Amino acid sequence: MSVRDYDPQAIEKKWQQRWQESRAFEVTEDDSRPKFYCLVMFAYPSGHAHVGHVRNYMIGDVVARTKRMQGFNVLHPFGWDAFGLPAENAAIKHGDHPERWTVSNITHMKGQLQRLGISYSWEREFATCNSDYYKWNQWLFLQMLERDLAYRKRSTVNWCSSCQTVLANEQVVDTRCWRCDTEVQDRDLDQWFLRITKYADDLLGGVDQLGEWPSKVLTMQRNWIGRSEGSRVTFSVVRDGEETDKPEEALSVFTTRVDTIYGATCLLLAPEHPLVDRIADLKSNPQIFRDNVSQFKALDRMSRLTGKVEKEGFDTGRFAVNPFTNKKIPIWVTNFVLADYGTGAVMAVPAHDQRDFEFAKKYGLPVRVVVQPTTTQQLIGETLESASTVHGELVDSGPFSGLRSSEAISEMNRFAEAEGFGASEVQLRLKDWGVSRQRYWGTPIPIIYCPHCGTKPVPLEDLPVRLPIVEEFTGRGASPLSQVSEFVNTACPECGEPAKRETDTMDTFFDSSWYFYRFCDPKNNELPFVPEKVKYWCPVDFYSGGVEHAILHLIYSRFFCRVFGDLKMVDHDEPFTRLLTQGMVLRNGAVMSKSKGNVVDPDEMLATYGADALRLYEMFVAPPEKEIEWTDTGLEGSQRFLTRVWRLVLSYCESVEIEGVKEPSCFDLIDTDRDMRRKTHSTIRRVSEDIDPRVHLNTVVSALMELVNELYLYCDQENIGSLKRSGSLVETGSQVCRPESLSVVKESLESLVLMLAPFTPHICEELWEELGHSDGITAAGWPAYDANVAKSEEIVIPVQVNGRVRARIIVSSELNEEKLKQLALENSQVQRNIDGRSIKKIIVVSSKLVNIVVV
Ligand code: ANZ
Ligand code: ZN
Repeated sequence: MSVRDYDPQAIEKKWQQRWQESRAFEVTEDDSRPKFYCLVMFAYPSGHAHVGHVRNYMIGDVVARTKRMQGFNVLHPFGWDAFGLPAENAAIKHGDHPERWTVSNITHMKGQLQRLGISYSWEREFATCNSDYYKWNQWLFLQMLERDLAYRKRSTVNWCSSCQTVLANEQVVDTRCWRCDTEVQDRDLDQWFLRITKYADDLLGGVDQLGEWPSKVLTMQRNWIGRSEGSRVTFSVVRDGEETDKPEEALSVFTTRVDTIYGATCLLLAPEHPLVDRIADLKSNPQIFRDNVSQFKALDRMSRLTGKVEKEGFDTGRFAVNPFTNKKIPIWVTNFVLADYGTGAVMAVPAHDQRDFEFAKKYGLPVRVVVQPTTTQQLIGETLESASTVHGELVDSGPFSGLRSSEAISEMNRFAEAEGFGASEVQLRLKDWGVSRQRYWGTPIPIIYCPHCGTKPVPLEDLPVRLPIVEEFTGRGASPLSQVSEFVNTACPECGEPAKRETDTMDTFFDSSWYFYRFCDPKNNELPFVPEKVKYWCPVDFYSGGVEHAILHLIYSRFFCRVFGDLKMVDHDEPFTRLLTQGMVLRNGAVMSKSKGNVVDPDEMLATYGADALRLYEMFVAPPEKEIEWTDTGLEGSQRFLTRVWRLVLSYCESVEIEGVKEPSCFDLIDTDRDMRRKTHSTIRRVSEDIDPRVHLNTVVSALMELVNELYLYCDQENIGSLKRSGSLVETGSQVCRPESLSVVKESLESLVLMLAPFTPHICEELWEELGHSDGITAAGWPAYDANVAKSEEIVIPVQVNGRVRARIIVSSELNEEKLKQLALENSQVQRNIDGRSIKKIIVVSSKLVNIVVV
């Protein structure tokens, strides 16, 4: 007798078809069952998914399938983050139309996911480039405009003077244009912003509720919001030699260490600070001064892009009067003060701030110590080797001398406020979100500019504002939409006179900030979604994706969640309850990418090994959060394992009448049977806990591999299924097996197949059918374990100290040697007998005895 061969391709096709025909993964709201929303970050349709991309979808699928088996009503949708620059770049480079390019990529990638057997509710699929979706971006934008959450402001973009076009940050390569290599310049344009800062405190407070997010992501979220408590202090600006009481104008700084203000020896401005321009006007040769400043702007751009810069500056010739001391200090322009943080101006305290210290050393500015650390010896400005940034006791600080830093900060804030030149202040690193893009392949911003009526929203009934067809993409000139006159020229919705459309499109992060709500009601034509549906499915219970989205995508989604909350359309505080950030797949030590030429196409692997083997391999080789180093041999190993499972189950099925096999509880079992049952039940317990909530998918697979090994040994010993050595089948004719062992094996095989099903669903459905079940794995449910059966046996171990038994401890028979030693040492009687003497060695006699030798 021999079993039929494992033919993954045939089985996979069969089950994928069945799932589709039976709409196995389509769901509707159902109050009788607990819901589970399992979501993976939707895909950018870049072309072909490689085995690194699909790892995340496999992780999500294991979770979704497990939850389904556990009786949850599982929403597991998929869609396409389809707008974006690569489509447009492809159009510029190869003359492909962005839409054609996107649609054909989606078709290909969807096929790849379907061939992997990922259990998506495909009927909910959508692509954000479809006007059925982006219409609701426009709708939401107008809701935000009405609530003053969207506004227009002048701000800086990257400009290539040779292509005469605005460049996205991604199109700037080492400060140069990606196409023509021209040095990129700044250009100011009016752009749209979303007022995310309104929710800053709430976004920050909400982080504390996200107990099931990785802590590194929480830290990134907090740092991005960057709430900083400090003080604003206003200095007055004077010319040299002038009376200090006749200031030209006021200049504010933001500082977190107002207690160091008596040690400020210079005032630093960002090159973009408005005062810089005014100082230039008063110079005898403003142009020389301005040229000097623009060098610093260029440097600043470099530092923004590379993150490191040599500190540079120059003296403006003006002075600022410190309101605490009434003394003048020089004003410098520097490249390391950011224009868009605080006030864009800093009081430099070289003795207590390292950046200022380095700057002062370079330009010979005085270093004045005004806070003495309380623990080390007294510091002297002239001999200081680096800044002392710790809190301490104030010296040389007028009436504040003698106070501790924290007291001084509140005293000085109070004083400044009373005198009218300062106050405590909170600063955020978080900025309002600039959403305007001078690109084609995005959502048109639904605004019309009328020469008579001003800036007008497109009326809701006129939505969507569709992207016009553009045939040629040159990548040159003003933004693509502004070149389409039929698009630009329109009538004012108010007065009907000729008016012009906004030609910017939205940042594609807008699309991905609420797509998870749309999945709850993807076909709605009246609204972005019906609140009831989102209330049923959301928040998302499990969300998984790349750590590269740990900041922006997540913070924008949390922001939109609050906006929809204000619109009374959602009723939860946070959109994603549990977050997993999956690791990359590497090959030869590098992240897979087309440009490195090291990608592995899942379709090739499917043809050789099958989808199940590929899925199992990617889940087994490392924990989901960790990186994988790709190897083909690992994949062969996983296919071998599946073949072993296949033979194990089929040879069992073919050698017994399954219907006649009784439950193990019907018998009085002998030791070996009980051992096998214990293995089965303890494996179910371990696997259940490892999958949920821990998502330790790799240890689940290894537990199942152990179970399979045990089953082979047991079946061999019991002559079940003629399974002789190394899995090869030997004809043994009519073997007589004990009915007890047949029942133990059946229980174990069924549990195995069910537990493996979320990982390798096709082979498991097939085997489940072979095991005599006709209504599928989901209906079968997740296997339960009996805690009494799973419990390892307890044994009594005598513990000796220098050869004499001093205690007996009761431990699990499966305890390892290390743990046994530890428990023996922790025993109080043993401790009393050791009596503080030093331990020379501990001898463990094969789980029968522990002897502790002391001297
Ligand atoms: C004087 C001082 C003395 C400072 C001292 C620190 C230590 P966080 O914590 O990030 O809010 N700063 C303020 N605005 C800046 C800007 N636009 N660009 C660069 N640096 C800026 O940092 C606040 C501190 O960063 C401020 O406190 C200021 O330096 C600097 F012993 O003021 B401090
Ligand atoms: Zn008008």
